[in-house]
Amino acid sequence: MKRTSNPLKPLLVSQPTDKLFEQPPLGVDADTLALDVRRYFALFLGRYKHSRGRSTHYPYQATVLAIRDRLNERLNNTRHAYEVAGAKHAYYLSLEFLMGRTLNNALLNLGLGEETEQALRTLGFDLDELIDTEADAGLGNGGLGRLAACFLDSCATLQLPVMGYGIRYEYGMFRQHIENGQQVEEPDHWLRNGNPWELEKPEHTRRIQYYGRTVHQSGPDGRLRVAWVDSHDVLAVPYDTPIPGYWNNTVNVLRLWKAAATDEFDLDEFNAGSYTESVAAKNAAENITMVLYPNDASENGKELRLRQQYFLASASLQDILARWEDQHGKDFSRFAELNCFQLNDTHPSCAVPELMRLLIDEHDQSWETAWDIVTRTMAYTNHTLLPEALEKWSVRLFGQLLPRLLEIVYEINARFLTEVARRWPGDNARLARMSLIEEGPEPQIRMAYLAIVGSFSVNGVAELHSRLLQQGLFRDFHELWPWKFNNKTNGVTQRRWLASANPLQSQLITETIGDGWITRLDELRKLAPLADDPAFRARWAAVKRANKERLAELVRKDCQVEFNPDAMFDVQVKRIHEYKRQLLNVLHVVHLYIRIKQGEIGTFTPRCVLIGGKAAPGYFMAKRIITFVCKVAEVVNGDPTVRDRLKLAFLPDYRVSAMEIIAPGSDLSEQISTAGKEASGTGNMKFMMNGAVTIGTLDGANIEIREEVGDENFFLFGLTAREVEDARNGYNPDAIIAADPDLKRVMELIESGHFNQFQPGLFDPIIKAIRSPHDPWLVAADFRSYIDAQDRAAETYRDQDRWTRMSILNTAASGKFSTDRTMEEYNADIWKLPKVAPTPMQQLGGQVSNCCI
Ligand code: 26Q
Repeated sequence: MKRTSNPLKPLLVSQPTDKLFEQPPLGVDADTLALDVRRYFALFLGRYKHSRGRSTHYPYQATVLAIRDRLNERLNNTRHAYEVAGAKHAYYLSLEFLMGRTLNNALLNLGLGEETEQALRTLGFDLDELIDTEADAGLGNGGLGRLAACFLDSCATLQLPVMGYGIRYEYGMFRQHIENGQQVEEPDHWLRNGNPWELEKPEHTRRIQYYGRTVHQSGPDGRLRVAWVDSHDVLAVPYDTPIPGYWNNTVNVLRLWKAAATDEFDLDEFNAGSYTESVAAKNAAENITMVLYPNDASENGKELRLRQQYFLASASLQDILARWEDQHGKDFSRFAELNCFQLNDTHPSCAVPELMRLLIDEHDQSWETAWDIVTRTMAYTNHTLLPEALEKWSVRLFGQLLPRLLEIVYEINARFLTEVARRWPGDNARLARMSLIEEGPEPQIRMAYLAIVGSFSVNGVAELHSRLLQQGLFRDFHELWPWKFNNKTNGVTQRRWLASANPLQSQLITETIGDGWITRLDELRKLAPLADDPAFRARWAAVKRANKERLAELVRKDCQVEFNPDAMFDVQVKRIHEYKRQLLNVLHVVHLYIRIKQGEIGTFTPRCVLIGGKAAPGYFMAKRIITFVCKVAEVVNGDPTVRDRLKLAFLPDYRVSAMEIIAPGSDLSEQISTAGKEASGTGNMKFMMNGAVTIGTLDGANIEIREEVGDENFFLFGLTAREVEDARNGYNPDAIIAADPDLKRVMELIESGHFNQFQPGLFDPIIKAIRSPHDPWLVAADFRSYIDAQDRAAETYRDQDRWTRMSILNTAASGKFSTDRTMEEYNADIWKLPKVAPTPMQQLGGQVSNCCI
């Protein structure tokens, strides 16, 4: 296959001179911003007039372009500062970055909110309206993807040289509609109206190889050389999005790769005379970055997913190595000292063998040198405790798609097993357990083991999770290399999840304790004494009330259900999964419904229960649980005797921008997973920060949340992780149901068909799951304890003063759960990067280099 070199590259790498960058800093006052917005609107976008009532699309675009200029200006300065400092960099490799919307966040971090609002007002526009026209960048499934986005925000705020690398999916997380209680997926074409935040960088296009075969031959120096030939190549084209820090002039980069066909696709097929086949082949190449995979067990082992994973790993590593060569030539002796790769789960773990390949085959390094570099630069974060969720790839498929990588994986495994055998001579069972290859009729590569062997750091995402990894899933590896293992408890960025999502509460907090919390969340502690101040409580309660009205409006619009803000807002939003136990939540709703119908309402706390989340398209039970929520909601909301005492709504299309309204408007945060199953959870932290009280199990980060806030401000229930393991033997849900009158009547009502009058059998799979002695999620086992905790919450809520106190104390104790803290810990223990401040803008006068990012 012909190799045409990228014609743009030599031009652009050598061309720019400092002159191109010499310009005074852009103005940031309202008048200058207004002028720029007008110029973009009329000249760059070429629009003549905006007529009222028309879409806000072009005004939005013009505003973003004006802001983007300010970001890119700072981005160049930041890059320059990193280069001058010769700073070590970390690269966050992730198949997902769930960024949500960008405009409000960019304005907050640049400190240009008021100026922009004023500029737009002079032009006759409302900033909030423009903010709402932006589509969410939904390039992630849930927690893991949003965590990556929060990390980037914190790294820029801490002035850490960290770059994100990911995939620019044409279609993000599917959009969810509900039709007759059923989830219907619709493709999320988020780029339809363009993405003004990104800049394409075609000059940094990389070539990715697939298929073909390897040729082993000795080179002129007598060393064995391996060539990967006859491959089918695809191009990776980067798109950069600026990531601003908070009020510090630092702007980092998120680089997302898009697949494009090589010119050979046209030439080869065209010469063979098949035009249509050539177009089809081109299409297949470009399909690689077409769609984000939903986290769906039924999609496991799909070749396209492996292509995506290798695409990201190879393009990013080539990019980083090319930049290294530009700056340091062929000397890799300091590479490990100056670079670090953080693998967001095993999804990008092809990076381990790929970095070996690039160093050995493309950069002439020996196996030993390359392995030394890999094992000093790679770090792996695990995000799951479910053994069935650990990634595996069939050796056959892997070897076909990535023949050279499979050879390298085999060699890594052979050397690794030699080490194990030296440490535990004769322990063949251990060798089989630890091998990177799981033997069987269809041998599989265990990607987590590959990541552990190739990394110097392995971390879990909450204390319990990290401990369980060491004692369970990765026990053998912990025994071999205890020093690799560590914990990094997750966080969320308070800039998005408090400052931007909850302006009313933020304002009250800042008036009271100053605005230090925006970069030092621990300062929220200063709110704790105010929990005893009735005047402050009244203001806090008024803010919560206003936020509940905002949430009620969303529920009215999207669910056609009326939520009364006087009631307790009880919320569970997250992916739908059996281990997260949305079912337990619905059983409680049915229990309350029965109580109301039976007139057991001597004291009854009115409640509005909101459940939202997406089910993986191939996950039958998750979809049936959604239907169950919807059908119970229909009955409960439609029953005139229930009235305002109880409401249930399923919120369709749960996403980042919805959570920005949900968390501030919630009273009770449902974190009710089976203990030992939720690695951390991060929604729990967003709710806490916004003053919701948690009802939860001792799972994931709930444990640390309770530690921080105190058990009197947390509604705890359920079995512990250890008890869950023990309960498995002899588990008898039928007996539990028979012995608990409340659970018995709940099950009987469901089993009577009350919620599926015209669809007999609809909920049989749910009933069967709850009654199964093999129910891994132990729904029946935790029912009693859950209902009791809910009763305590209801009783507490009746004392509004007491509840508000708890709400304040939850916010006050949320300091630990900032990703600023999480990133400080990653940096102290794993990355060891310097903090580098860019030269202040006014002193710079355009002095930036022609560095070649
Ligand atoms: C794997 C193979 C093929 C296709 C998709 C996937 C896939 C995609 C996404 C597997 C897993 C995910 C996402 C996992 C995830 O979000 N995990 C959550 O990570 C959070 C951040 O650490 C934790 O807080 C949650 O506890 C954890 O469930």
